Amino acid sequence: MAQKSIDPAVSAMLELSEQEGLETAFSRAEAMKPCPIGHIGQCCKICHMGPCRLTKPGQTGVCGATIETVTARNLARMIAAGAAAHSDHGRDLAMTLLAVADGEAPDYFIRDEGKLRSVAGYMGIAVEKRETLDIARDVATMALAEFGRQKGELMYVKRAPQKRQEIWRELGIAPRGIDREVVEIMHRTHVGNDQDYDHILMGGLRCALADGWGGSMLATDLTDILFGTPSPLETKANLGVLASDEVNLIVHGHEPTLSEMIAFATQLPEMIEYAKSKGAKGINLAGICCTANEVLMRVGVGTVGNFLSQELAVMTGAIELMVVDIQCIMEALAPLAQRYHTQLVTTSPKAKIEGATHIQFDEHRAMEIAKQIVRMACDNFPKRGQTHIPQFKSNMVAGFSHEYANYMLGGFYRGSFRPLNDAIMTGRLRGVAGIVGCNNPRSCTHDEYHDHITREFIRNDVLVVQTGCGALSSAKYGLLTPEIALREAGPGLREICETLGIPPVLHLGSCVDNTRILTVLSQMASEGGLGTDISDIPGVGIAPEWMSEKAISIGCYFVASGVYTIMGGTSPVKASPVVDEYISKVWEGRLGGKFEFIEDDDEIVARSLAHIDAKRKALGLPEYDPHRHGASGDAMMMQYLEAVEAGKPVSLYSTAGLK
Ligand code: BF8
Repeated sequence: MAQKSIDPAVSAMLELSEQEGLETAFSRAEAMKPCPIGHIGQCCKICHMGPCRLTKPGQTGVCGATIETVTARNLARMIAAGAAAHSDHGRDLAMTLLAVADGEAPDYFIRDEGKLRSVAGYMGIAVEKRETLDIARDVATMALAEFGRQKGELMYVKRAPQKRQEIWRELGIAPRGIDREVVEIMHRTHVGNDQDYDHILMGGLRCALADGWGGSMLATDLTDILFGTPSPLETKANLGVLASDEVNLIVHGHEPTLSEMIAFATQLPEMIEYAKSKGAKGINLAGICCTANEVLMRVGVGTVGNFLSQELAVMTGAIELMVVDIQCIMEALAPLAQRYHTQLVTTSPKAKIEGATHIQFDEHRAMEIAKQIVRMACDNFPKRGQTHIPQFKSNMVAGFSHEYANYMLGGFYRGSFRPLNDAIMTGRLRGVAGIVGCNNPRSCTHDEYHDHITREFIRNDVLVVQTGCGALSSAKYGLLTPEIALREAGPGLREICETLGIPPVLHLGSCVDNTRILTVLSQMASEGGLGTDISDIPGVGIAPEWMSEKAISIGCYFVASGVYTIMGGTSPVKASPVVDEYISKVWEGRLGGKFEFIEDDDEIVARSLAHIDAKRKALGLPEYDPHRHGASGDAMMMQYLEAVEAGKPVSLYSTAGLK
């Protein structure tokens, strides 16, 4: 069998699936090749005169639509779908915050009052001498108003560097209401409407900006207010986190509202006693995809893996219950779960799956529902049969919010990004990279691109920040640990990791938390020394194994924010060389950021480093020299590493164990 994953746990489960004749996304991808017409954007199916296949040079659709119009409309609709998904998630958090403020969601409370006050500040809401819940009500109400804003710009546009705001205004793409931008793209791409690829795609960027600087940024802020702003914590990743003698309950999807409540419920003595009454030693909660990231970042819940691990987790036979909410949940889970004792529970009014049990989540009765689900999982434990839990798991340090990065770099009273900018200016760091996004069984060996590109960057003194399934990939291979810096980071980056005690790859959260990267970049631009705009910073954004429409929306808001953004795999607009070149060259000329699809991972690395070096040169910074830095003493760190390798119980945060 050709290697399908670099993850030994995934490989073990794939072998088992073959032996047992079970399908997976891997086998389905192999059995069914992608439609060659749709794959590169040649198919137009927006009206019922079609679908039209524009496979010959100069061919148009029945309506006369050119390949430029068709590819542009297809891409714009992907942006709109991705923006809608992220933003609707953000809207639900605003609804929860409003319910909390109104006393209608008694199981939640404001966990981060400081963040509430900062967000109120962004929104121009008075905070002095006001009750927390009154401020929260105003914040939630203002947030909800952003979705339906008919006039003016989104409030968060002002969080971008001044120069970037002006670029958006000059180009007419400063986003208005979030819902309005999504609706307008659906309208523009209706048959017989907008038929100028440039105009369609600039509209697409405006919609993407409404996601990044609107719906997603609100989702991050409101989640931090309700559940706490992340700070570093240790946890574990991979299928080996499943317990052979405890009730295994998996949270999967994207929203934190129910999963956070389940995390609390599993800690309750009454629930643990209930699990014991069913013969289990306790309750083991773990996550998949971005719900995993939400509870991982804030409460240290372990993860069983990323997107392509969801079916394999069920195949271990060790999962009593998998509770899902929205997005990235494979329909294949329902028939698969029925072959095991696993109960699949859907909870969102927006996402039912035939064959799953539906327990509709209601934030007004959150703990009651969470307990019901935990009890169901416990009730299932006695039905467990034979299990196959691959014994692979890795340590990770996650929880690097933008706020923590400020504290980490500048201390409590002098929170600042100055040291980060200085490190880039001196060449200790060559630059920064965001490596984010999904898995895709069609684009490469599972996790291979995430892993290879990440390792190459840190070897080249590029600090990496990650979110989503990309971060979960790195977590599984030990890249989110401080000690990996000693083994694999370039000398300058290693010096920084030693000084701060951080991993060379920082986990920033779920996919909506890509907005933390926007905030970091904006602060770097305003800190001074690296130009005045995001597009001046020596950095890149990459989604090497993307598959979802959300990834396209994220990619486009990064481009519109000035970032060179590379997506792995085949370009979905490849059918039109004009459009393919337009999203790279024309967008770069206007926005400083370009959008490219590159199939080879080494080429992704090479083009990224060339871009970072070109940005350094444009800023007049010294040429990157890997030998200039890194002469600092490694003695204590090496001692720590040796102790870890010898299996001694030490912590990087406490030198006591080293004595
Ligand atoms: O939102 S990285 S597969 S889980 S879409 Fe989905 Fe992609 Fe994973 Fe999170 Ni993001």
